[in-house]
Amino acid sequence: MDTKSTVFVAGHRGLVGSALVRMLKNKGYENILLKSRDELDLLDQAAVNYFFQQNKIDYVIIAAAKVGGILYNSRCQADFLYENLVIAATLINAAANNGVRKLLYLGSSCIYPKLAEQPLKEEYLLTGPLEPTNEGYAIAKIAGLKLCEKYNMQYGKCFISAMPTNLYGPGDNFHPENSHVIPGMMRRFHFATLRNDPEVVVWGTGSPRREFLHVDDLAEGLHVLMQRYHDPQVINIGSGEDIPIKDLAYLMKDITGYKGEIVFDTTKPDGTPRKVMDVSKIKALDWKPDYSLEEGLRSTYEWVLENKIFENDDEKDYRRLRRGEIRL
Ligand code: GFB
Repeated sequence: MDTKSTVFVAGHRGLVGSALVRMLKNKGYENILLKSRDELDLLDQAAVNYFFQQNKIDYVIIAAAKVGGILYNSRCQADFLYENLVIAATLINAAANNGVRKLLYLGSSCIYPKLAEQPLKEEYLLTGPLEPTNEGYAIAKIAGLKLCEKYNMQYGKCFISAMPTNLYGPGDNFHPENSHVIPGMMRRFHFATLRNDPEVVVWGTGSPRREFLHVDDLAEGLHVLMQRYHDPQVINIGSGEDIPIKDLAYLMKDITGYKGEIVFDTTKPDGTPRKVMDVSKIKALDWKPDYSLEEGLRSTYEWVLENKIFENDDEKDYRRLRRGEIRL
């Protein structure tokens, strides 16, 4: 892949997609193909095939997905399974039928068994039952990576699959209920500080451990994979270090300047106890993250404040803000 190549970034307005576009533009890529949800419905196979037939696309990065935190996933398992299955199937099939040279598919660390040995190695895939709170999403992601693998075997394609850990950073979804833990906590601590609340609620027991990666570090790693990785086996991408949610909460308290107490709402699900990944394969490709977790969180909170993300605290605007339809 070089700067003259035509690269289609599916899902360019999301957390990962927007980081990929920043990275590609910074590296001087001149033909980045982008389509918003309104311009191209990735659930419409005919529309996606027509789009690929009308555009000579050299490389595809699939950053499009229906994503969300533990509560959103557990409440909407059919939507997560259906939409992510169809997005993967339409894009991978259209890429295979229209001469795409290389495709990069994005899964998630939740594809691994709930109680697999830690750190998670790529070969642990499908060796045990999944975490129930996000089984729908995980099965869709496993189907997508397996579809890539089978196209490689049957048609000699170069469709690779990366499994990122929990991600965060600018452009994240800060919805109070549907978000992942870092944006959810950041929003909650931010408003608790503003209102001088006596306590702030953190979901679960605080004992699960999570690994986190800043999305700009992910984008650099994905570029390395596009340039140097051709193996059909999935490859993990993460920091390789995890922390208890409780420690994350105290870090967030420090970063937002909150002075009150932290309480844990054990009526909310903990999810999988741990899912730190073995990242030796991608480190062997001479990639490692730049941000420490504290640096990444501070940088993300600065972005939130500079862009007044919480000023317009109205749910409908979150979606429009993230899609770039409105600017604060
Ligand atoms: O990030 P999160 O929603 O998803 O939750 P998972 C991680 C942990 O943080 C859980 C706790 O133990 C939550 O109980 N937590 C504490 C919170 N406070 C909060 C909060 O305010 N919001 C949220 N969301 N959690 C996701 C999967 O699992 O991992 C996705 O559901 C995806 O499909 C993603 O795979 C990478 O890490 O548990």
